[in-house]
Order: sequence, then structure tokens, then C-alpha cells
Amino acid sequence: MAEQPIDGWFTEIFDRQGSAISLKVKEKLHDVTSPYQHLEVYATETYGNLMVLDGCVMLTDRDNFLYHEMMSHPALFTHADPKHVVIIGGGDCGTLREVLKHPGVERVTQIDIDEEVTKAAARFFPTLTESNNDPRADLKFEDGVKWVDNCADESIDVMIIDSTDPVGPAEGLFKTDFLKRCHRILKKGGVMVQQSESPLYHTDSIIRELREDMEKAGFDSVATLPFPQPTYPSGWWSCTLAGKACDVKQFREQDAEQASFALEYYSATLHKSALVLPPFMKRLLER
Ligand code: AG3
Repeated sequence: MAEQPIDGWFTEIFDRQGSAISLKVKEKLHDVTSPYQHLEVYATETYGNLMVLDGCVMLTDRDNFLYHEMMSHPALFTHADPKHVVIIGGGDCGTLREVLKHPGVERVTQIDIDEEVTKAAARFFPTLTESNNDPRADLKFEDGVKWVDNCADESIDVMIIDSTDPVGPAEGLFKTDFLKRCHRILKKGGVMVQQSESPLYHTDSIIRELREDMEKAGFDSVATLPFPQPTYPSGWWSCTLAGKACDVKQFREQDAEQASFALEYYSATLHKSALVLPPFMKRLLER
């Protein structure tokens, strides 16, 4: 993956897949190198502002609702009564905002290692951070793996792993060892969800391995939900849910239908359809 700003275009190249995604940019708004990563923000012609970490598109104003709604509402409507939610990563606060829409949630602890991401989000993506002052939100800037290690057994209802790609700093978040630790801190009936890359590019690798690792970690059900994400590799993305004494193929359908808050992509019927795996994924995952 590389970044190549040519003639007013930002491009993320997916070399191994022989493909790329480009956005026409007006100007670079921000450029900072933190101890953890290189963060850039661009103003684009047609996608609003764009946040890039280490050359990889993280989000744009125009299409982040797809990812953020799918990283939060399926897991929250799967859990019977989510009260304490933990987000690992997610420093832009887009997932946090969606989680806080659920009136039953009492506490959301977000642990992102890099405060620069949250600072840039507050400045250039203010709608994503608009709920940060909610008294239920607790933002921590530290190592998520260490935080999980210090967390009490069976104390969390829902865990959301809103990470970068599983290379470099986030690699460990996809492995059995970390998933076991997540399993330990979830209460019975708990749900975890992990962003799980592209169905087109990664079903036979990252997605299959993550699901196997979740099962090895002790989770008794898994489900991968695909959704469109036009500015990520292949334009198509996924999240994978895992349940601890909870079937993640079922959800509170009536509650989802009657959701009292505004949604742009997620709905009860969308959730049901996202649980249906396309035949090529079924073949690769269930063999
Ligand atoms: N986290 C998932 C980013 C993965 C994108 N990969 C890429 N562009 N190669 C996004 C964080 C949004 N809260």
C-alpha cells in the first residue's frame, strides 16, 4: 500500500491486488507524525474531508456512515441488553457516536493509543466527535491490549475493535491471543465485533483466519456481515461478530425496527440481509 499524490489526486494503491482508489483533492489540511503513525487530512472535491493513516484511507465525510453504523448497530442489537461497551481504536469517534445513540448504554470506554487521531477528528470531522461530551463516554489514550489485560473478568457487554489493517500496530488485534483476552473480559451473553477487511480480497485469508481464531478463543458463534465502503480497498468491506454464550446470527429485530434514533444505512431488514453470506463466501468459509 502506498500513497501517491499526483496532480491533485490522493491515491491509495493496493499493490498485491493490482488496484487503487483515488479521490480528487483540493488541498492538504493537516499533516502530523505521531509516535505511532503518519496522519494526514485532505479536503476533497466531492467526498468532504478525508483522513489518511500511514497512506491508508480511514474515512471520508461522505461515506463513513456505512462503516460506523455497521461497526456498532449489529453488535448492539445482537446483545440482549448492552450497558457497558468498550471500543478499541476508533479514535476518530465515529463508532463512539453511533454507540451513544443507544439509550440503554450506560458507559462507553474508548481506548485509542493515538490522541492525534481524536484531535484531528475534533478539528476536521466535528460531526463525528459531537457526542464526546456525553457523560457516558470515557476516552482513554493508551495501549488497548494493556487496557484489556488490566480489565476485570466478565465485566463488559460489547467490545468493538475499530482498528486499522492487520499489519503493523494493529496486527496483534486479529490474533487468538488477543481474542482470548477479549473473551475473558466479556460477560456471558457478550458480543465482540472486529472490522474484518474486504470480502472480495480477504475472505480466504484475513476473514477466514479471524473467524477460526475467534472460535479458538472460545467464542461459540461467529458471523461476517459485508457492507459497501466505496473508499476502502475493493469498495466492499466487512465486520465479523463473535458471541460468548450468545448466537450472533440472531438479533433484537423488533427493537432494531423501532430504533428511536436517526440511521442512514443500518436497518432491521438490512441487518437480516447482511447475515446472508454470498455463495462464494460460504464456500470459502465453510469448507
Ligand atoms: N478503520 C478501518 C480502516 C481500514 C481501511 N483500510 C485501508 N484503507 N487500507 C477505520 C477507522 C474508522 N473509525
